[in-house]
Amino acid sequence: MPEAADVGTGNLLGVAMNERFLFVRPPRPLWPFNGPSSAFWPPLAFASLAAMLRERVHDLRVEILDAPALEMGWHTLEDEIRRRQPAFVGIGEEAASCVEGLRLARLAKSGGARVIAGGCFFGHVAPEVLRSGLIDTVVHGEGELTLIELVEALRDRSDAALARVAGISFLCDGEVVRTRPRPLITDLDSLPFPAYDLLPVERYGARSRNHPRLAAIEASRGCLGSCDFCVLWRQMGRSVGDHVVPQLRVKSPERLVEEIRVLLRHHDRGYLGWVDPCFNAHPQVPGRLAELLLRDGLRIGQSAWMRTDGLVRDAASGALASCVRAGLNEAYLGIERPDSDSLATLHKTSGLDDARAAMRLLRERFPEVLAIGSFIYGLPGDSPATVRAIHRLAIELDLDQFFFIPLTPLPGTPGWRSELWDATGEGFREFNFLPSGRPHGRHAALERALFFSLLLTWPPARLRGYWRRLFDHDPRKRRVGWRLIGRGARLHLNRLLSGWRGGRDDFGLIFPAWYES
Ligand code: B12
Ligand code: SF4
Repeated sequence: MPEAADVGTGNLLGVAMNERFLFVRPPRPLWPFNGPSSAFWPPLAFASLAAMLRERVHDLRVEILDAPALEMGWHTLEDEIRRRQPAFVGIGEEAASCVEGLRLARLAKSGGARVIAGGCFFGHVAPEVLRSGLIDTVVHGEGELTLIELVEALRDRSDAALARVAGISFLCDGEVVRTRPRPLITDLDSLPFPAYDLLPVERYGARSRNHPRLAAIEASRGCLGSCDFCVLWRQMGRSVGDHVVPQLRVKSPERLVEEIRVLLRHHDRGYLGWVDPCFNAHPQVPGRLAELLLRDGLRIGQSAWMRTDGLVRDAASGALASCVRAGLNEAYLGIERPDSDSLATLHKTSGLDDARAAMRLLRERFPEVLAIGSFIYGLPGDSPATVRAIHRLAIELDLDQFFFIPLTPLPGTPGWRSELWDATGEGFREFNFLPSGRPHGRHAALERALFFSLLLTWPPARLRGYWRRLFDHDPRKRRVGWRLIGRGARLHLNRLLSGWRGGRDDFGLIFPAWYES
C-alpha cells in the first residue's frame, strides 16, 4: 500500500457552484422485532454530517433522502436520484444492508455522482469496497471534519489533495491508500445541531404508540469499555500509533437541553431514542441533563443502551431517579453471558453481580422502566448447555424481554477475516443479529437448543414474568410486552419453518411491500 505522502498530483478542474451533496438511506428490510412505525429512526449520522457541511461549505446544496422513512422503493429512488443529479452521494450502512449500500452506489455512479461511504461497516472494509469500483472514497471513524476537507479535495480532482485529508481511504493507481488517522473532535458541543430540517421529520414514529414522534439524539460518542465483539468503541476510538483505544466524549447537559428543546418545539418530537453506545457511561451527564429537563418542566419518553454497573452507581447517586422522572422508560442492557469467565474472554467489564443488582433496583424502585437484556451466543466452546444457561439467566433476571445475538464477525472486530468479504453483499445479511435459522448454519446446534429451551423451559419464574408483563398495570409496558412476545414467537417459528421448507431465505428480515416500488 503506498503511503499517502507518495501519491502524485492529478488533474485540476474548476469547481461547479451549488453542486448537490445527497446523503441517501436506501430501501431496506425491517428488523423483525420492530414494527413498521418505529423501525426507521432519523438517520442521525446524516443529519449531523449534513449540518456540518452546510455550515462550513457554503456553495454546496446539502440534502438527505431517507427512502425507508418515505416508504420509497428502488424504482422511485432511481428516478429521484436521476432527477436530483447529485455531484456527491454519501452512504453509510449496517453490514446487514450491504446489499442495499452497494446497489445504491451502483445507481449513484451510473448517474455520474462520486460516492463517499462511511460508518461502522464501510469504514472497516475499505480495501474491498474500493476495489469493487462502486465507491470513490471511504471515510473512517468520525465523519464531520473529514467530510468538509474531503469535499474540497474531491473538487480539486487530484490524488495529492485526497492524500492530505486525514481519515480516508481511496484508490490511487489501483492501490488502496489509507491516510493518517483523523484526530477526534475534542469538544462535541462544537458540532452544529443535527439538520433535522433536512429529514421528513413528521414520518418518524408517526403511527407509533410506544415511540410516538420519535427522534434520535446522542449525548456521547465512544465508550469507556472495549468489548471484543463491539464496533462502537472502535468507530469513535482514539488512534494511538497503529491501534485504537476507547475514548468517551460527552456533550454538556446544557447543550443537550437546547437540542431537546429544538426537537420538542420546532420538530414536535414526542420520544427520544438515545443512540449512544452507552448512555450512562459518564457518571454525571445523564443525571445533570435530567435535572435540567425537570427544572424546565420538560418530560419526554426516552430509551437508551445502558451499562448495568453505571445503573447501580446512578441509582445510588440519585441520577437514575432523575432520569426516570424526566422520562427514561426503556433500558437496553448488554448482559451477554451467564458466567464470569466468558465475560472476561469478551473483555466485558460489567459483570453478573452488576446485572443482578441492576435488575433488582429496576424491579423494586423503577418498575415503570422496561428492561431489555441482550445476550451473546456462539463463542468458541459454546454448547447447547451454554445457551440453556443463558436462557435460565434471562429468566432469573426477570427481564421484560431478551434478545439472543449470535457472535457476529463484524468487520473491525477480531472475528472478521477478509475471506468473509462477499462482493454481492448477500453474505452480510446474516450479520443481522438474528438466529440464522439454517439447519446446517454456523450455530445450528446452539440455535436448536435455544429454540427448544424457549419452547420447553417453563420454571415458575418465567410464568410469573410473563404474567407480570402481559398484565402489567402500566399500559405502555403491557403493550410493548405483548408486541415483543408476539414478534419473538413469529420470528422463531418463521426461522424454523424456513429452515425446513428451503426456498428463498429472507434471513428473518421483513421485506416491506414497497421495497422495489
Ligand atoms: C439507531 C440504531 C438502530 C435503530 C434504527 C435503525 C434504522 N435503520 O433506522 C434500530 C433500533 C431499529 C436498529 C436496528 C438495527 N441495527 Co442498529 N443501530 C442504531 C444505533 C444505536 C445508532 C446509529 C446512530 O445514529 N449513531 C449516531 C451517529 C452520529 O454515529 P455513526 O452512525 O457512527 O456516524 C458517524 C460515523 O460513523 C460517520 N459516518 C456514519 N455514516 C457515514 C456516512 C458517510 C457518507 C460519512 C462520510 C461518514 C459516516 O460519521 C458519523 C458522524 O461522525 C447504532 C449504534 C451506534 N451508536 O451507532 C446501531 C447499529 C448501527 N445497528 C446495528 C445493527 C446490527 C442493527 C440491526 C441489523 C440489528 C439490531 N437490531 O441491532 C438492525 C437493522 C435495522 C434495519 N434494517 O435498518 C449495528 C451495526 C453493526 C454493523 N457493523 O453492521 C450497530 C453499530 C449497533 C451495534 N451494536 O453494533 N438500529
Ligand atoms: S460497553 Fe457496550 S458500547 Fe461499550 S464497548 Fe462494550 S458493548 Fe460496546
